Amino acid sequence: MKRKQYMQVLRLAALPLAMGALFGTASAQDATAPAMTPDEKATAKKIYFERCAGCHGVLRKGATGKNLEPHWTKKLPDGTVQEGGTLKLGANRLEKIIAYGTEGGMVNFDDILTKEEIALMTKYIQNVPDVPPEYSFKETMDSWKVIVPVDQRPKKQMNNFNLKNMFSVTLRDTGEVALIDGDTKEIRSIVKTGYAVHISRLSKSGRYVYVIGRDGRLSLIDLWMEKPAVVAELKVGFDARSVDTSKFKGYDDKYAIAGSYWPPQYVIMDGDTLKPLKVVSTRGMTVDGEYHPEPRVASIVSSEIKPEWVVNIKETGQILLVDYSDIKNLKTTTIESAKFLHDGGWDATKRYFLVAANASHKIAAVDTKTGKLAALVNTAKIPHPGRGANFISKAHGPVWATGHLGADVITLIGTPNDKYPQYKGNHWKVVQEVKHIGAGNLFVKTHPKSKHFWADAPQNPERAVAESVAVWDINDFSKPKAVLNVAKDSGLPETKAIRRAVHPEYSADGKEVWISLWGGKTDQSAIVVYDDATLKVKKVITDPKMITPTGKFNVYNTQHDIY
Ligand code: DHE
Repeated sequence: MKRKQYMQVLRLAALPLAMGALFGTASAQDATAPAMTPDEKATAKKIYFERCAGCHGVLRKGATGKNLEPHWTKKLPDGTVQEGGTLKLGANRLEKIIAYGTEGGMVNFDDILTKEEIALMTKYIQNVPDVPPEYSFKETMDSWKVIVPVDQRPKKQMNNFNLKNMFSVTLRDTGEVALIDGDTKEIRSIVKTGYAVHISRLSKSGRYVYVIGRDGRLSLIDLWMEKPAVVAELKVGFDARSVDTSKFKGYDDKYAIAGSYWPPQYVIMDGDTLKPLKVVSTRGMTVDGEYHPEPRVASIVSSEIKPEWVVNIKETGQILLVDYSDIKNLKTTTIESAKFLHDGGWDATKRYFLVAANASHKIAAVDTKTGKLAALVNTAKIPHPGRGANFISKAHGPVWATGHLGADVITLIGTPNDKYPQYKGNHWKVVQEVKHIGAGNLFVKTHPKSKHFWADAPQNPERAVAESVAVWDINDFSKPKAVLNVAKDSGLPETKAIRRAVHPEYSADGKEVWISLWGGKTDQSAIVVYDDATLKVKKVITDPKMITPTGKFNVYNTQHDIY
């Protein structure tokens, strides 16, 4: 069931994408697999990419989901291989799995796909997977668009917004971000971006916002314009999740990097124009010593102590430290950790990066000063930190915290900090597990100026839990937590679909916490703003244009990695 909740996230995430170009080389028809017409195959490929690839991988090698290659999908329950395309026992079994899910974690699709589509998918996954096209440097370059050249951009800030407290808000289902003024709570601009936008990140100066869509479209927004707008665009791949910028001294706003799920590679580009400079493949050996053809790029962060990015490769479990001081002669340190790497954040000293190896139920910590793995910490099931949260615990000293998709706890891990030598014994240990309101957590957050710690639980199957967040006093986690029902606090009428309370994000001064209420596409969504000191609602932002808000990225906090 717990694993199932995680798969549910992937299923929810798998919204239809505009992916015409992705369906490349068709593999030859296998005579022992069910025959399919070209039209059937095209339909099934699209469904697979939109609904299944997030878990099982485009090549069906398996990641969070099981391997779906024909060597086992063609097997009947008695272990024999199905002959000649007659769909009897095997098909029924596959149909049942797709329709109703399994206890092993596969979720049900009977409410999303029609019976005919499910039958089609059973045929499709018994055939050899088609290999999607590659995406070369030339194609990347051909997709590059500069909408406002650098010399035609403002020389100073042309609006009077408090940019530090601006929030870049993902409007997931409309392919847009809303730039919301944190002081007035007004929407200053709604910007068209890639499809099902994933994250926003800031340039070192805080002037540029980089927004990556799941369709691989990277958009560069200039906050200095009178009305902030997109000034450059690049398609970095067909399916992408991560982006960051160069944050080491002397490289301010110079470079950006974006990672793709397909093809498995990352692109380094100029920071202010997005002109591509280099494309690097991530294919290679897993930590178990096996070649993997589809190692997707998960989280990327930028070091402030070296000209380096930390690039986390999901399927191989390898953490790359990519030195950008000489892009032509790129030096990369490859650090073995565990599978499958996903999201993570810095510790308070910004020397260590902590990333979830979610299928191994571990947090990997990299020492970016020595370029070595500092620790692999065993945790409760499926850690999902977002970027995690740093604070000084009265009992345990400096800690970094994560929540879990697969367990109803928050985990505090002791982290090194020279200012607190007395807590040396706690380094890289789980010093405390705190009971959460349920499993299904995605994001946790605190702020150096706050005494509170916030955690959501949007993937919990219970409505009351998914629509709520919990808040603890960081000085004493044994005190009862406050549970805030964000859906009720919004004052909006109840809807049929659960409105998931997701992604707490602080204002720049650490005094407010913004939570998205992620409803159905046609329901009124909202952002509920809480006063962090009193935990009372300050404002509910419900503009009709605000459709399905999810991630919110405060400019100052994102620019300086404050969490
Ligand atoms: Fe995310 C971060 C991948 C589903 C909201 N998500 C990330 C990162 C990765 C990732 C690799 C880290 C980026 C970085 O730091 O460079 N997310 C994936 C998936 O593969 C997954 C599970 C399925 C998919 O097909 O995309 C997935 N993610 C979701 C959602 O459904 C969420 C909840 C809503 C949405 O908008 O899509 C979602 N993911 C987020 C957010 C962050 C994120 C808000 C950034 C957190 C932060 O505070 O930095």
